[in-house]
Formats: sequence, C-alpha cells, structure tokens
Amino acid sequence: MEFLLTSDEPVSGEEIGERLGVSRTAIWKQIQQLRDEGYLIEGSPKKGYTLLNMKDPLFREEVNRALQDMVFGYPFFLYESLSSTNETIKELGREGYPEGTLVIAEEQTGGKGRKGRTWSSKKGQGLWFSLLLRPPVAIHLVSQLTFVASVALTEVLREMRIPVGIKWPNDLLLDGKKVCGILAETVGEIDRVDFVVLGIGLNVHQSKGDFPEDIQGQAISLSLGTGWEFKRLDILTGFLKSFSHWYEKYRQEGFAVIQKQWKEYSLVLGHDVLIMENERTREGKAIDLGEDGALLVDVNGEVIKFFTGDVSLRYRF
Ligand code: BTX
Repeated sequence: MEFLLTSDEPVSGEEIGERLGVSRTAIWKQIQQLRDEGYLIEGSPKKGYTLLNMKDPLFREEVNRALQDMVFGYPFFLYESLSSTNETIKELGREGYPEGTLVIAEEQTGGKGRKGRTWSSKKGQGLWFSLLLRPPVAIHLVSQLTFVASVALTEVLREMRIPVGIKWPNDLLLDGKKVCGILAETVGEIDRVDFVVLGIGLNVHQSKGDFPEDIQGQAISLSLGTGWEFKRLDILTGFLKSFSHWYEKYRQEGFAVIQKQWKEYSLVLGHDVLIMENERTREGKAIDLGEDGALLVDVNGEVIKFFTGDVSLRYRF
C-alpha cells in the first residue's frame, strides 16, 4: 500500500515483490484484498498497479459504517465502474430488493440523463448513485419524487453554505451552471408502479477540463464553484438523511409541502423563461409550480402548463 501511495507512476507487481521479498502472486492477492476494502487500484499488465482516487476515496467499510442505521442507503452496493447505477438498481428492483437499496459507482461508462441524453460521470469526481423506491404513488405522480430529491439535496448543500438553487424541473445550479442532475425512472405496468429508480449525479471534484468540451461552459462542480474541498461521503450521508426526512413528510402530508420548499429554492419562478417544446420556442414569465410538477408560465397573459418530459427551458437571471 505504501508503495502505491508514495508513487506517482504505476508500480509493477514484480518491483513490489522484489523489495518486499514476496512473490508476485502474494502481491496480487494483497491487491485484491485492498480492492475488496474499497481502494481503487488500476492494474495494467505492462505498467503495473496505480492507486486511483486517493483524494477522496469511498472505502466500503467507511461507507458501511456511515450508512448502517439508515433507512435509505441500506443495503448498499459500491462499484468501481458501472454502465449506469440506474440500470443496476433496476436489476436489483426486479430481484425484489427493498426500498432504500443504494447503488454507488465511482465511474459510469454509460451514465444516463433525461430523454436519452448522457451524463458525464468520471471516476472519483462526483457522486453517481441511485436509490430504489417503492412509493405508494400513482404512476402519473412519480415525477414528484424528483422534486423531493432536489429539495433534500439543496437543503443539505445550503447547510454547507453552498449557494445552490433549483432550475425547473430539478437541475441544481451553482453559479448559473449545472452541478447536479436527477433522473427518475419507473418500472411497472401502464397503470401500476412496481418501483422507482431515483438516480442522482452530483459533480464534486472536477476542474473545468475534466468535463467534456461541449459542456464546459454549462457544467460546474462543487469544488470549482466554491474553491473548497469536499468529502463525498459526508454529502452522501447528509443527502440520505435529508431525503429520508422529506420523503416521510411527502408520504404523510402530500406534495404541497415539497412544492412550498421547492418554490423557496427555485431559481426560475418570477423570471423570464424561454421554453422549447418540440420545434417551438415560447417566451414568458414562470409564475408557479403545479401539483403535478408542471411549470406554470404566463405567456402574453395566458397561463400555460409545461410538463417535464416535453420541454427544455432557458431562463435569464
Ligand atoms: P439531463 O438530461 O437534464 O442532463 C444531461 C445533459 O446535461 C447532457 O446532455 C449535457 O448537456 C449535460 N451534462 C452531461 N453530463 C453533465 C455533468 N456531469 N454535469 C453537468 N452537465 C452535464 C439530468 O439529465 C439527469 C442526470 C442523472 C445522472 C444520474 S448519475 C446516477 C444515475 N445513473 C444514471 O445513469 N443517471 C443517473
């Protein structure tokens, strides 16, 4: 471990073996054990082993301790690399895993955004995770859960004095740029919800050049936006506690309580917005959030409802 920690270059198993006087197989076993404990160690047959992500690692044991008594986040699965945490939760949901099951990935190779878009999820740079929910809500109200999540995450980040706000429907912005995206997917029949997958992507450590070039102007990380350092596990546990609180409130008191808090956190209400629906762009003033999560926009004196699945929105500060 020390060899890996003190070296900027990959270290070969042979080299470690020679220095310690043990076989390469023994080193390989030791590396496997470290990986099982949650260390991210990249192995290349030619170059050797490199310890990744020491800046802010997620260690399985540490995550386990932090999440032990939580309603949300137990059981949890931590992967080094996945295509998409939402897809893995879907498999677990079909196998009957309970509400609160959590999947975290250090990296997503096929991170999904809404409407078939992609979500850039580089190794160790953000929180890429999904929760399994089995909510007693009608299928047309499932999108309300993304509002519960955005309220919970905004609350936690603001408690950390990070000035994030919510852009409808549920992007979190920092300094006018996207720091977090939320994707809820429903699994069930036409009229029945079996379970819901709530996926959250929060940029934490990226510098500008870490984002794909085409989104560098619109994406930001918590570190970039504040100049501070973060420990991802603190944010994750904070979110899970806050989510548990708001989800319970939502179940007891309904959407109105979420709506009220969302409006306080909203960056859009009261502002002029451009709404893109299919090929058409309309301009108006965002005036309210509907019971169904729709954005109510005053377009030339007529109040029009826009639903999340159908439109994109630009707004002016
Ligand atoms: P969205 O469709 O609102 O956002 C996707 C768009 O945002 C992309 O088309 C791109 O322009 C931009 N974008 C892509 N990656 C990033 C990024 N890292 N930061 C800022 N902007 C970006 C929002 O979709 C929902 C995203 C959910 C992601 C989580 S991660 C865990 C879970 N698993 C999974 O596959 N998706 C969710």
